[in-house]
Amino acid sequence: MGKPLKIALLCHPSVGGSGILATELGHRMANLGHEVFVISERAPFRLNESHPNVCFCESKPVEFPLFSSPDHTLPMATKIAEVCSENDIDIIHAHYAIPHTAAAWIAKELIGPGGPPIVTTLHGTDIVYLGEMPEYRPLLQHVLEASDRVTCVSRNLKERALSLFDLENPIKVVPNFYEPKQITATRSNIRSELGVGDEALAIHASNLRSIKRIDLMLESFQAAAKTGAKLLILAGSDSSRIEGDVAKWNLEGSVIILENVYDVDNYFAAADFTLYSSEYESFCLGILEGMRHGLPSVSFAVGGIPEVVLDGETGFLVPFGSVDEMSSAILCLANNPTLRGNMGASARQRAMTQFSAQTIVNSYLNVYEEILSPIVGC
Ligand code: GMT
Repeated sequence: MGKPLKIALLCHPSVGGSGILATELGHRMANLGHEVFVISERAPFRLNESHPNVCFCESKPVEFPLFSSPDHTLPMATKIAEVCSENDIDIIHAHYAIPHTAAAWIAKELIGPGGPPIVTTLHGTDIVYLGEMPEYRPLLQHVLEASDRVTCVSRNLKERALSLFDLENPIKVVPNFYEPKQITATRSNIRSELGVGDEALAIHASNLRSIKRIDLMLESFQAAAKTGAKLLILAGSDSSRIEGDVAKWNLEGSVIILENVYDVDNYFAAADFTLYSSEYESFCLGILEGMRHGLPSVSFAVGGIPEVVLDGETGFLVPFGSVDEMSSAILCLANNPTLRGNMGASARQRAMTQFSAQTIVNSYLNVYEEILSPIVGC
């Protein structure tokens, strides 16, 4: 692409795959010389605000006595219009359709003719759950249709989008990518900080929403815990909702929970395999983070996970809800360091070849280019 672009990037700031991916994409675009204006209600937790090409633009939710809860969407629409007009933005890239694509669409109404095109990246629950809700469905249909391009993070999510909405324009699948940060602590230091010796250490990182089915994960982990294996859970900001299940399965001595960990790489590098038990994942960035660190995975074969994990090669996929099979797969990896090493090496290789930052960032640049340079003569 010729001239540097000015990109307005909209994302959720909280712990979650869509914000992580959007933030990393923003960093990569900024490294390539593009100017990235990140619009969110607070700085996304992994954002490098000191990058010279990154500008964080706060969109403050409004509290007003007549509103039963703060309004986030309309102030954001106003902020997007302001940022676009003041900075001559070339493209708006909305990650997670609700409320971002809706806010972008309102912003374009405010800007009037000549406003920048909108790229929407669907991340999963923005359509799989919110898209099923009558409160959002017609709006989503409208703003997705009004997007200049819609991308999805997996083929599975694309199929879900096409089954939920009537969209004229093609949807492009652009998978997620992950590149680890510099490791700043040794494996043995991290393990001793956690109170873990040579025993197998599984790792799970998520915001513990109910869709993650932590109940099934903990139930499945019981057998491995009896052999001494440990499970590290990197939770978002509140892990209290899983305390009951930890106690129910007598896992107090086997499960280590850390909240508000933003530099996850040291922990992935100190672990032995990843563990996910979600009932749906459009992709599962956490599994990819582990793969990039050479970790095999155990998970249910749901959503887009089978596009990320090769069953028996880079991890084990088991049918959703089968606690027995998940339990056996966990035991298999926990008790077999050689198998973990071999599968982990394949996982790392797959992460680096299929989900590299360079390939995926180029795919997004191609999307921008297709929209910004309409084919002459057609
Ligand atoms: O799953 C979460 O808890 C967060 C959520 C989000 O939107 O932030 O993650 C979704 O987007 C990620 C990045 O594309 C995907 O890797 C996750 O699989 C997806 N989560 C679901 O579909 C449940």
